[in-house]
Amino acid sequence: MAFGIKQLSWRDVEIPRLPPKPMLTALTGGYRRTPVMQIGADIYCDSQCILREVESRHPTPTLMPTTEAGLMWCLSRYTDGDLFSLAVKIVLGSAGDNLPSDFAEDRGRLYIGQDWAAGLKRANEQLPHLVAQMRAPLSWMDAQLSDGRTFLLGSDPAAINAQMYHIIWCIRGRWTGGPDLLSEFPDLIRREENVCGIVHGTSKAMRTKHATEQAKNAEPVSEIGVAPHELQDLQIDTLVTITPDVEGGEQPVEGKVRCAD
Ligand SMILES: N[C@@H](CCC(=O)N[C@@H](CS)C(=O)NCC(=O)O)C(=O)O
Repeated sequence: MAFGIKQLSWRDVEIPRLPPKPMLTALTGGYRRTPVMQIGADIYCDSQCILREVESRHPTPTLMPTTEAGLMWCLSRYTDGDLFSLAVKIVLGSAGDNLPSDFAEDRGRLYIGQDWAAGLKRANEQLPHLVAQMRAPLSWMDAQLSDGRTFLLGSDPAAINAQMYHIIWCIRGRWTGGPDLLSEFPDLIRREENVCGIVHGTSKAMRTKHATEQAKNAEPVSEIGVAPHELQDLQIDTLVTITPDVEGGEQPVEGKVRCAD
């Protein structure tokens, strides 16, 4: 969606639905989640990181068209964090025993934690409560849109539309109760249609091998350095492992520090 806002052309590479994803992790150093953006030998993991880079390389039209960019970055921690987890719990919880067992184990461990089987069962039992928690933010967005604006922040399609839209896409398309819940919010549906109209820029499929070759044949261009406020005494080339800030049983990424800010 961010590529669409900026009318970019890009390539898409298919990755396996379940690990192992050896061709992907060869590029990321271990990170297995989606999305990942590659530009030559620079690999950007996590949507916020990707959005920041896309905005910096292609500043117009901006993803942050109002003066509240700082607040919007704060808000997207919620949409990518608690709100996304809630959507995942509704989708996985409502599926009950219908999920393929390998998928349930993988995503259960990733999103619910060590005790994922009990967690999925609990999500199934607590579905009415989870849905009530989703209804609230949907109603707030609906109210914000009730003055007829095209997008959440006005007439320009800011990043927050994409960051909210992926939740709505998931609720509508991956949970049988989704369309019913969303039908309570006419202005939200109107905005959903406007967001869908942005499409995704121009994308063309690319073979996995080709992506790896591109990385091998390029030099990273990202910044090098360690910020003065860095508290762990990291230096350029220090050997480190890093891991997402949620306990999802993921393989840590191993490597040398290039930039820490
Ligand atoms: N905070 C990350 C979350 C990424 C995430 O959890 N992505 C999901 C797909 S929507 C995922 O990777 N699921 C497991 C997988 O695809 O292997 C982001 O915003 O990029």
